[in-house]
Amino acid sequence: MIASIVITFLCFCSLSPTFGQDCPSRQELQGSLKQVQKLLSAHEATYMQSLRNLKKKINLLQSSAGKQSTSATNSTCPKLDAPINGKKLGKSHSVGHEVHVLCDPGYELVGSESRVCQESLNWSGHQATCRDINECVSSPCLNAGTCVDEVNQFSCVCAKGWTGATCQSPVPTFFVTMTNTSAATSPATAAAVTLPAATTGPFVRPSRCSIIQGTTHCTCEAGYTISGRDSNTCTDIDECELFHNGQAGKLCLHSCVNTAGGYRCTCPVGYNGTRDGRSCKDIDECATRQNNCANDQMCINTYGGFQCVRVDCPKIPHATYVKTSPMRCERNPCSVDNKACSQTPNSFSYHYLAVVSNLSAPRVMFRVSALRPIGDTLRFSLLGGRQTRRHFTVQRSDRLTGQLMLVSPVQGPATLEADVEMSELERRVQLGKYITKVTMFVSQYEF
Ligand SMILES: [Ca+2]
Ligand SMILES: [Ca+2]
Repeated sequence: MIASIVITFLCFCSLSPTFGQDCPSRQELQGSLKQVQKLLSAHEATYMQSLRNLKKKINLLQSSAGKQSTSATNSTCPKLDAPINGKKLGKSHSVGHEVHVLCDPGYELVGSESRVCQESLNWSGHQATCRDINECVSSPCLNAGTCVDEVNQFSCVCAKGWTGATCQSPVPTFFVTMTNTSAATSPATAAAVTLPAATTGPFVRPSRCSIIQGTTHCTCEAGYTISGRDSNTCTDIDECELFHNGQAGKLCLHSCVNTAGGYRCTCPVGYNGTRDGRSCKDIDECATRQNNCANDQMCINTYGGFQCVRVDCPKIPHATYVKTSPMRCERNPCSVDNKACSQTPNSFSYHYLAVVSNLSAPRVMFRVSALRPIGDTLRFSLLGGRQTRRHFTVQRSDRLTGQLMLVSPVQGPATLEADVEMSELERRVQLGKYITKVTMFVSQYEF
């Protein structure tokens, strides 16, 4: 605005000489011009200053806009909340950062424990939740007790006659009633007293006594029985000894270990305890890969262990055999004039049985059958020596089937072998014979 005024003024004066005396003198004009110059410089300075300020402001605006666009590229994944009954570790939700989830005690994690914020702005893995662990899954309550799952623990509702945290102890039926002369003066009051115990320890505990109408009643914790001269102590009941030959059978299938206030059943090597706590169950080493059988061997699970077996075809004069399956060898064709060859068995089949010691007898152990008989007669017989005949016999069960029978119980550990021969005849002429080799692994224990 000021600049435009100055310019108008100058133009006007440049025309002034044509107006003669009305124009100001040269001196006046120079003074005015100087003043205008001063004014102009002052305004120029102000103008330049505002221009600089304006530039600064623009720069600031540009840099903040730049920052905003940078942070827009550095985006984050959606917010993740900590699971119920658990906590989340890691606060950053930016790309490349991880968060971890921890569940509170008594809860198990379902989903991904760690999740990474990916370039796609999605979290890796699956949403994590914390689920209450069911402590009853392992059936911890013994003797038909009912398990109640609680947070981080369980409780047992015991069947009648059993008590203890896991219903492991029979309810003590031992109690004592005696007359306490010192307390006889206040017949209507009842007071709980714990008489001093002579000795204490896990197997000996003080008894709990109440004085009711002058009579002292003492009781013990589950699994203990009153003892001591003054009924002041409770001694652990040796359930293993007490129930050794109980009416309901032995307390433990294998062996019993007495513990303070209870007992525990144990199993031999090769067996696991069962859910009811008193029985033992064979570990299947073949199914669980707990065996060391070589690649060319087969693993046979037995009671209390396992066996690695390898089927090798027999070496018999006049004939050669080839393996047609892992458990079967078949004779190579005989030349027409080789009679000795045609008399040898057509095939050998191998079978392995696992049984417990002292298995009751008689019982059928194995059946051999002809699928497509071509002759008019099938004959079954048992091969082998005295040892085999002591325990086995072969019977016909129908026209096409023979069966290997166990005739007397076998005390293990033992391995018995029995070969069953099936001959096929046509008008009393042998057409072929087939050998089934049965190997029986008898365990050491009767379970
Ligand atoms: Ca005990
Ligand atoms: Ca086994």
